[in-house]
Amino acid sequence: MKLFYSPGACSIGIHVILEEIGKPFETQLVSTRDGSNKKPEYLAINPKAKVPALLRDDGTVLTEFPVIAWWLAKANPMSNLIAVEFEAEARTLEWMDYLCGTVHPQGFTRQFRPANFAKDAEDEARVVAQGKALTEGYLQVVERGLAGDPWLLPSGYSVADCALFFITNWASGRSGMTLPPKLARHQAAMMARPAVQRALAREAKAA
Ligand SMILES: N[C@@H](CCC(=O)N[C@@H](CS)C(=O)NCC(=O)O)C(=O)O
Repeated sequence: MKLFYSPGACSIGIHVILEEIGKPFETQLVSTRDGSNKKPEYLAINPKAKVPALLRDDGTVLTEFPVIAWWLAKANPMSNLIAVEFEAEARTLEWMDYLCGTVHPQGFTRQFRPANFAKDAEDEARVVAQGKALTEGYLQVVERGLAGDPWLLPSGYSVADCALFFITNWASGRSGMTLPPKLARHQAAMMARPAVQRALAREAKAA
């Protein structure tokens, strides 16, 4: 298996999941900062020009964070990264969808790529401020909904926590926001995991 990732991007969450599973995997750097994700070689792998993408052992490529995370968890049941119980599995997917489908593109993409939303260069500061305000609101939704302490779900640590990890990292890092208490505890608990430390160290070396 091979993960296509960019250091510091949302792909860190999938990187952590692969480390949690512990089976051998390769990584390939596709920097979104220098536009490598838009080069023909990568578009042949993922025409969406996004990371993460996962090349599987049968030669097929899977894209979209929640789907890659779900597939890895289901393909590796011994790793206990998704609840077996039907309702808890649905709640795991529900959180991943919110984090990857709303918080990331609506809150953070406005802050990190304001030109995608702004009318012109002068409008970009307004878009960044709007992204920050939206993110503050989204983080409050997660703070109120976080029921596992420190994990998102009472059913225990899961791939949804790996999705929340890239969100809290961006919020407290690039966005300079103060995390509300439960999210701060979640981030600290993630940072204490050896799998997280290994993924971060590999990405730091490549950055
Ligand atoms: N819907 C995708 C979004 C992935 C995504 O937006 N990834 C960002 C990095 S965090 C990216 O590749 N951006 C490159 C670009 O938009 O040029 C998913 O959940 O996997």
